[in-house]
Amino acid sequence: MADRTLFIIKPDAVSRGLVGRIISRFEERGFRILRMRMFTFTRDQAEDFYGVHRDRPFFGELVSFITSGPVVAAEIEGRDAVAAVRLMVGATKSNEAAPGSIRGDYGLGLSENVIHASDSAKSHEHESGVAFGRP
Ligand code: 3AN
Repeated sequence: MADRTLFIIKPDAVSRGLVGRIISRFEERGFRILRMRMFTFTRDQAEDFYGVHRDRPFFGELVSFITSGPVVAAEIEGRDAVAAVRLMVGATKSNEAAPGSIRGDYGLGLSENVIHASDSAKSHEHESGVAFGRP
């Protein structure tokens, strides 16, 4: 089924000049870019974006990392988008991510894991609202 998801190219990947390469992977895989935006998260936006992790011990680290520089958010459409994009992204910990996955090929650490992708239709809706603004 064609559906939509959102990914965020994180500050580590933007500063390393990986934006074009990462976007190309999704285009080559047949996903269509619906909208895209480069911006820097404010602390409030980051806390809202990562709201489900509010009680986790790494929440502070997560928020300070994602606000540390510009990110690129993209909403894309294609077959089984949520699941297929999570597979392309790879495991959370870069050192455990399979070669061939984005984190497996480019990830340097746990915070510095290059990219975020929505894990459900519900998080896609919430995260797009934060990244692109709610109508
Ligand atoms: P994923 O991004 O693979 O869905 P989540 O949703 O479990 O992973 O975690 C969100 C983000 O929080 C991860 N991308 C990672 O950057 C960060 N993170 C997860 N676990 C830890 C941890 N133990 N310490 C620091 N940061 C973490």
